Amino acid sequence: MNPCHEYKILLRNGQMREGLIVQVGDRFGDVCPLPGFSRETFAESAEEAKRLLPQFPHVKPRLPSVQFAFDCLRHPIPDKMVVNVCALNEVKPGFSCVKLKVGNLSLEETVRRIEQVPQTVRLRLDFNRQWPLEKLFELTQLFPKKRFDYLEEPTRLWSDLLLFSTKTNFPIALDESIPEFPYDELPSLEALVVKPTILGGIPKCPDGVRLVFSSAYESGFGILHLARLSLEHAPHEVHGLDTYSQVQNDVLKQRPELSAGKLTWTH
Ligand code: OSB
Ligand code: MG
Repeated sequence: MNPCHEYKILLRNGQMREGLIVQVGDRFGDVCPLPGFSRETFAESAEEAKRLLPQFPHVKPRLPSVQFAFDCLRHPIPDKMVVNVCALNEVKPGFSCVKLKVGNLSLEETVRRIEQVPQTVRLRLDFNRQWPLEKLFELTQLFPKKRFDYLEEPTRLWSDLLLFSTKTNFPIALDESIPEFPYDELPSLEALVVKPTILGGIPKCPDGVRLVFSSAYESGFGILHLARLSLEHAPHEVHGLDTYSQVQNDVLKQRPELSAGKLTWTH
């Protein structure tokens, strides 16, 4: 009998996050679709995971969050890991990179936040497809493109994205558009920001395009597997795993440490 265990964890912003830990022997997976980003609900994922777990490994789940968790069951968590991590929304001591979520911000507020970041810290902006093209052009006229690692999901429409890329040549990263857009046709595509929890797997990354793993408020088990994947696929990259610093009461007794720009795990 393969056990599983439902959990609720509290995030620092007061939100609750629910998930299901699946276990086979000493292997673990984290089933935790993210409301608003995943196409399936937690109830659907939990149902599929519980139904298929007894037949593991001879099963292929349909839902992405269950595919990710079951894939994790095929891999042990390494005993030692050190992964470079990008800070989320605030400059943190020892972090060389920060990602600002600017989707809901005005142009003025965005400029103010960018200017608050020391020049020695690399910058990633995530627009979550919320900005109109004109506002983007205005922003990019105010800064040299070298200031940014990349601009993530700047616009909603493929036609706008193509125009913006062609006209400005600013480095662009895609996240939620990965399943929808022919991203290898984007002239200034710099990175794919990949959330295996939401996609269910890892998309094909064109040559020369950076592969950045990104978390989605998983429990410690999910985060450790994302750290494992980060080191397997892009060991020198700076990955977006800082959602873990929002997790207050993790399911892991011994937590990985997230400080000074690194996620560190020693079992
Ligand atoms: O849009 O990238 C996003 C977390 C949950 C849901 C969506 C997103 C995120 C993150 C994770 O930004 C942190 C990161 O990628 O650095
Ligand atoms: Mg994003």
